Amino acid sequence: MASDLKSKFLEVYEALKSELLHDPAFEFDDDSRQWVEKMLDYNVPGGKLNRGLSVVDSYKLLKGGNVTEEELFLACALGWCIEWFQAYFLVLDDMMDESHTRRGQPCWFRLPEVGLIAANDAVVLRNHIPRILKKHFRGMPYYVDLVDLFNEVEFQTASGQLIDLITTIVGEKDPSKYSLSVHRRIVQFKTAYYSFYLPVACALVMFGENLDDHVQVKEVLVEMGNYFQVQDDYLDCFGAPDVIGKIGTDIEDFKCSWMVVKALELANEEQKKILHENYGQKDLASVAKVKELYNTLNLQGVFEDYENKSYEKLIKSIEGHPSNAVQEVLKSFLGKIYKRQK
Ligand code: DMA
Ligand code: MG
Ligand code: MG
Ligand code: MG
Repeated sequence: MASDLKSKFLEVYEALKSELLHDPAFEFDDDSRQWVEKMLDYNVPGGKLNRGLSVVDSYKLLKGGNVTEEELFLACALGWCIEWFQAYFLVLDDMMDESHTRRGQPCWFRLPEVGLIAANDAVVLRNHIPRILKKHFRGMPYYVDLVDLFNEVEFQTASGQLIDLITTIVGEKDPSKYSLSVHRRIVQFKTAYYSFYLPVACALVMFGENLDDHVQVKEVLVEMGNYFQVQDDYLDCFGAPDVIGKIGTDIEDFKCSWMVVKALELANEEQKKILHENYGQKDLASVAKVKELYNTLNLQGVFEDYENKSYEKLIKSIEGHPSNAVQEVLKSFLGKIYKRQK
């Protein structure tokens, strides 16, 4: 059943791609069409598709069965809009984070023939979203809410990326400026809104709900997003690159990662000095020293403990929700990421 849904979802990708490659607003020639097709295939469908599939899952749970073929197509199309959104942000994120790999292949901008053209490709990816929405949702009473939702979440995500990037350069290169509250603010904006709130919000809007009535749902999803990014920060350091499909760069990039925040909380003066001297240095030896310190401080154990506690807390808040369908939506999403290895 789950793989059925995934193959349906991938079919919709092909349909949307084909529409975009024959968009009458642009006179494609063979070269530009081939470029866009390759760029889409390289950057859009190769991830876990959790965000996109969650729109479809959530919509089905809200409806409680009886989803028509048309509704299924529309829910998939909305799911793909989120995957496009994510591709847009990841192409740029990898350039700014100076990453090397993503989803088990070189980052798009690392391809010799791509380079800085990737910046314009990101703009193209972003512009595909309103084109998909216009083609398939223009006649819907909730069209304007959808467009507004994507705009709002894009602003939040870009703002989160902004603070993620500037905290690394503002002031001295001193990791002790990092704290859990700085981390939380970055993560809420750069990750939680688009990865967790947006998929469920899309399903709610399509189901005819007013998002103003779902503040509690948003709070739980933002909390889930926080947990998800802590996992991402942990995996950046301790994940297996061949499983997560990317090589971590947070230590080199001097990021306000959950790992460094926890290390600072637990370190003695001597250990803080090690962090001070090695965090944010590009050479392998410095990175190794930071990782060694993380091991000494047993951050793997600290993370496991955090993971268990977060899960329990999330389940509790979910079970406090009055609607069973909404509880199912939230639990299903949480189930997809709990103890993930990638
Ligand atoms: C990514 O944060 C956030 C967005 C909006 C793409 P990150 O740089 O930690 O992500 P990744 O580890 O996937 O590069
Ligand atoms: Mg990154
Ligand atoms: Mg980043
Ligand atoms: Mg990361």
